[in-house]
Amino acid sequence: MKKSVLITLAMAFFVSITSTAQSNRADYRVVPLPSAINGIKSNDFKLTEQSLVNYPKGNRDMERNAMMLSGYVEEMTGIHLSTRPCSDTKERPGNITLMLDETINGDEAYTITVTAKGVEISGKTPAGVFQGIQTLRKSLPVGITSVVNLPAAQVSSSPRFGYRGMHLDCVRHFFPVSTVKHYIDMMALHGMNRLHWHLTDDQGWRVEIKQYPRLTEVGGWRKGTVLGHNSPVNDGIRYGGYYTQEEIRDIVSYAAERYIDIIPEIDMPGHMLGALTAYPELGCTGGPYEVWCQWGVTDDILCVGKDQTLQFVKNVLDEVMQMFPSEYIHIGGDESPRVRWQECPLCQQRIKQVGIVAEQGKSPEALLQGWFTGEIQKYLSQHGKRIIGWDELLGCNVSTSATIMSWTGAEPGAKGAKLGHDVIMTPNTPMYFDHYQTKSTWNEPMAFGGCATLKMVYDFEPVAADLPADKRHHIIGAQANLWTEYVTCEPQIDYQVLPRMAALAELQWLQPDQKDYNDFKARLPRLVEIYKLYNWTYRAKSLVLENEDKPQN
Ligand code: TNX
Repeated sequence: MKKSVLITLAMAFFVSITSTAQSNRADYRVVPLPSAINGIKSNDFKLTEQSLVNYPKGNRDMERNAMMLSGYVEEMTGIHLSTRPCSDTKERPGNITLMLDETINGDEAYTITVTAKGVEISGKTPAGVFQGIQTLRKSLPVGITSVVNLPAAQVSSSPRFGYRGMHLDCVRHFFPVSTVKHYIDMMALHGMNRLHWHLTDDQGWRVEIKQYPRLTEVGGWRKGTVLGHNSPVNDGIRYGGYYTQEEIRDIVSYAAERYIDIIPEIDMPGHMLGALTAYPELGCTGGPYEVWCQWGVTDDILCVGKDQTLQFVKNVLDEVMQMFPSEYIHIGGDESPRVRWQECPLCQQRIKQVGIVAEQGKSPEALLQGWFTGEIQKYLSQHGKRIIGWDELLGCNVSTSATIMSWTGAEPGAKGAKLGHDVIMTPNTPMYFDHYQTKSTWNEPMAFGGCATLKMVYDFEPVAADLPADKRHHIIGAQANLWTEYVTCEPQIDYQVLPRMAALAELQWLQPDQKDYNDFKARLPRLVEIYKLYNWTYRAKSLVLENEDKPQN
């Protein structure tokens, strides 16, 4: 009896010293896992309130990086670090130094060198340094308030893909500026660099366009929202909202400070009921139209037989380009039924006028969508912009300078790459984060349908095995999409994306042979400590349950 009490006490003591010994030590095995972590013969670096964050004097981006790092360290550990501009890159004992290093290969690559003397975070660009900062931040233990020991090591990484995206639909449900910024914060933590922002659709127009005020005054509001899963039954409560240009600029610069480009999506010629309700003359029938109170695909799309429609789109894009410096503009192109065009004399006239002849498997109306997309593409390219469109565009003979988003599956992506298009892989299974995270859905918040477990996301390989070697570079990245038909508020956004975003981050950063699901699962709880620190909602069951892709009782 006495002996067992002693053993218990000894064990308790052992657990307490090992846990304190571990808990003030940084661990570089974060998510996404850096590609190399090599120990250096040296004592630990001791991070204390006395440590400064140095940055190259006069470099505004690096100054902001230094302030961000200081803010993160304080949030993680309570340790406050001052920042200091330096006019040379001499080693400064006791400090963290942010540096630019031309010899580093890759714009977003970074190296973190830790010795007893200090910490250096270097990148070829400030964006690379920022990625190093994220890794250092995630390696810190949460909740330490005095000293953190950083083991001596060289940690470096370079992302596998240049395009590492997340998408957010702010139409089906509208989210405040603070929520969009929060989404950007989550992306930064996970090392992502592109936010695809879905701003217009049948259920609302959410971006202020000064030349067309009715887009938001009328097109931004619907009379009700579907009750339960999709049906014509709605709650009868007026719903809507939009972002002013000032708010958009604020969000764009918030993202840019975190090295995230925002790619706006103005979906055309389908998913346009918001605009058609405001300006019915842009449709084939002339309306009247109503901002949709249900989900799905409507036959009412833009009439491209009218010159006025093309002018409208160009005018809208003029303002969009002024708000979004991104090189890409997403022009949608998905789910555009062409039944109205078949009946519309103006669209039929356009088909003749531009000399469209049907091809095998491609109707004149499909090629009319290709012509329309080409006109918009030409216009945008005159302004130095490139287009992204959904994979339906592959059926419309669009030019290979259009980047394709493969969503109906992975096959269109491979097909697009073979044709010479750049491709972003976002196949609905498993890259649709509006889908359930388990097959056992009875105890889950309502979601769109489908199933994408954490493991399915982790295991997704964007580059098809049989894609020829000379086409593989066309797969420029991967993205997950959050459509919000059933996502109504910020905690629900978080629940849908966390922790699946962590699995996505790892496949965006790591080479396939570096991926290891069990190892990822072992590293995940430390990332989740950070979610908890910020009070982010996440699906805790994904951390403990396995085989959720198998139906359960
Ligand atoms: C398909 S993805 C859509 C969206 C829906 C989504 C729901 C795409 C190009 N179109 O309009 O919101 O499915 O998962």
